[in-house]
Amino acid sequence: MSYNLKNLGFIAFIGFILVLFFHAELALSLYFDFENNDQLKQWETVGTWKIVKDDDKKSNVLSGEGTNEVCALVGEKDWKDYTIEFEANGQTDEISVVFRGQNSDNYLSFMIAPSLNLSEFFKKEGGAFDENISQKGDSLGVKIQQWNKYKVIVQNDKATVFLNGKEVLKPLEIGNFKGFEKGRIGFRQWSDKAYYDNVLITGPGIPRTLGEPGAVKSIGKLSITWAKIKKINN
Ligand SMILES: [Ca+2]
Ligand SMILES: [Ca+2]
Repeated sequence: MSYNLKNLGFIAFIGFILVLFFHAELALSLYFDFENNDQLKQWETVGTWKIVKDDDKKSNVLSGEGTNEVCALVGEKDWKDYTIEFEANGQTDEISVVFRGQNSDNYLSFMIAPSLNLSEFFKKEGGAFDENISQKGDSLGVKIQQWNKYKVIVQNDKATVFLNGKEVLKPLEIGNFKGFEKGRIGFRQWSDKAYYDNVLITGPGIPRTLGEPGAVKSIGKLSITWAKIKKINN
C-alpha cells in the first residue's frame, strides 16, 4: 500500500513537470501588438521609442524617431533562424527591419526608403554601413505614411523578404558574413520616424508567449511571462 502511494506521488510529480513543460512549449510565442506599455520593456532602444496611438490604424503601435540612427532590438543574441512578421509605416520616410543583430552597431537589415525610391539589404559591422551586399530595388510601391505587411524569413545562409505576401528582391546570401550567424531582431531608421505593429517572431528555440494570434487572447502579462520562461529555459 505504501509502495503504491509513493508511486502515485511520483506519477503526480511527473505529471506536474509535464504540465509545466507543456505550458512553456505551447502557450508562448514572441508577439507584440503594443497595446500594453509593458511590451516596450522587452526592447533595448537607442533613440526615442515609445508606444503611441495611431489614429489611422486605430491601434497602439511602436514609434521610433531621432536625429541620427534609432534602433530597437528584441530577443536573444544566440537566436539563429526565425521568421519575423510585422506591419510598418514610414511616417517620414524609411522603415527598416533588423535581423542577426548583436547590438545597434552590428546587424543585418532590410530597408525601404520611398524618398530615395530604394529598397535594399545592408550590413552594419563595427558601426560601419555596407550597402553593397546585394542587388537593390526600387520602393516596391511602398509610400510614406502607408501601412504594409512584411515577412522576413532568416534561415541558415539566406534571408528572404515578403511584402504584402509577395517575395521581393533576391534573397540575401548571408553565409559569408562572419559574426552574423546568430542574433537579435529589431527595427531602425536614420533620422526618420516610423511606426511598427503586430510583430510576430517564430522559430526554433524562441519562446512562445501568450498572445499569438488565434491562440490566446490577452497579452497584458507578456513581459512577465517571457521573463518567467527565460528563467525556466536557463
Ligand atoms: Ca497594435
Ligand atoms: Ca532616413
